Amino acid sequence: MKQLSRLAVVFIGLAVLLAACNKKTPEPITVTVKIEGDVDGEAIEFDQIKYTNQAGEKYSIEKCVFYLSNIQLVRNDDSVYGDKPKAHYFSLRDGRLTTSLYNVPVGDYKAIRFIFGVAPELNTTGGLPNNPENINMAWPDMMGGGYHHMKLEGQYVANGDTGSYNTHLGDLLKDGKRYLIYFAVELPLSHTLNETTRTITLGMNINEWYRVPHTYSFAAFGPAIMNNPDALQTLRENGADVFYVKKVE
Ligand SMILES: [Cu+2]
Repeated sequence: MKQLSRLAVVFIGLAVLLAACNKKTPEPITVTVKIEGDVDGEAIEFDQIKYTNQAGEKYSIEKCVFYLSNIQLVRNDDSVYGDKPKAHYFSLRDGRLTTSLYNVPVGDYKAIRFIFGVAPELNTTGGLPNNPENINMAWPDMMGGGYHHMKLEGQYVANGDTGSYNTHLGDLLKDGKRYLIYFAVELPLSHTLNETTRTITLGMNINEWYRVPHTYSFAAFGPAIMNNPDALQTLRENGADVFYVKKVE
């Protein structure tokens, strides 16, 4: 009898152990980060002078290429998922709308963080892989080298005149002074990421580049702003609220 009950204890113990093993932590997932551009909620239609900025100038969008670096996900317990330093390339016109984050733990997340532009540790000439997309984003060596954070281009109409605008952002070296134009963004999430919910879509409202805290005028700053710290810093400050979380699915 005593022997039998001892056997029972062993069996129960084995069963508990097996159950515990079956409840193993889920495999990490690949999370997709997707960008959707808009102008105050309206989807971008390229080459149409149909948008109006805060300064009252009509404008079109012909190109929108940019980097987001060092994307991180913050869990509810404050632990942070992050890859090694990496600049993720996006081109809204050419359908380069997504990037992947690998080996993300399943769990509850409360924020997504990234650097808008090329992170400083990568932003030197040759700091990114030598492929055509990065080469096209090169920032002139005489202006500090490295890469553009963004090229946003189009036409505008102001006071009856038509012109081109080139919202080219980069870290500028001018007269021995370095102007850092990249900036950090953190956006709230309240989602469980798992095998079925793993695409984070960020909206990018182009009009936010041109308002709050500063009303930006294409006509006033002119078509060439890369060597103009005042224009670059104005856009940097306006950029804080360009991105928002659109959906997680
Ligand atoms: Cu440029």
